[in-house]
Amino acid sequence: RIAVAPGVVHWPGRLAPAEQAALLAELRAVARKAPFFQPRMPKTGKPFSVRMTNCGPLGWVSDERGYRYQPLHPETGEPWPLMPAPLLALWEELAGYPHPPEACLVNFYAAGAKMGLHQDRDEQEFDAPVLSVSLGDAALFRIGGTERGGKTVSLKLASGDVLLFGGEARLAYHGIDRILAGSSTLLPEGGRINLTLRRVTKPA
Ligand code: MD3
Ligand code: FE
Repeated sequence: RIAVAPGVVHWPGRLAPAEQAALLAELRAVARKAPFFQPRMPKTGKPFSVRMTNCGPLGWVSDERGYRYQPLHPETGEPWPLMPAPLLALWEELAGYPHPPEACLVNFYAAGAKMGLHQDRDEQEFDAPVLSVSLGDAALFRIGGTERGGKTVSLKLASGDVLLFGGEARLAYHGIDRILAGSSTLLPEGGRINLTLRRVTKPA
């Protein structure tokens, strides 16, 4: 357990190889029911290089109309699949938040994909942390402060790593600079999967 910065905790290799494989099998089942879609930027419609799907009661989507959480897949119109039990257990163990997560955003990065620096502000509940799980090829992750243009630090995220962002880190700028292709054999097709578990609404 490494305290990276105020509010940021990193557990390198938190999931053993067998746990990573079991979680991957669950995610394959999620993606069969809720296929990966290509999100688009608000207004311009420019496609993201990352492909996404979700599980849990709510899912994050983005298109010309904006960023939002919704209960239905944007292309199939079906509810998102249930969140796999091992993810709920990981949240219970590590999040320190007394309510379950409502969304698990599943990001898939092929070799050249990246995600620019951004804040996660589409949730109503910022008192809950965001829990991230990395699978497959490693990535260079960058995190800064709550102001754009501040100092940033880089971290390599490898398969099985878990990160928690809470407190003052919850509104920090962050992004993925690049994928280290060929650094893991977990995904036969290569690339990286990142899961983010989130609370979206304020608990009643
Ligand atoms: C820090 N995902 O989905 S995970 C995202 O690897 C996102 O796919 C990246 O940024 C990925 O929004 C980074 C680590 C992460 C996730 C959410 C955060 C860091 C965060 C929210 C607040 C602060
Ligand atoms: Fe983010």
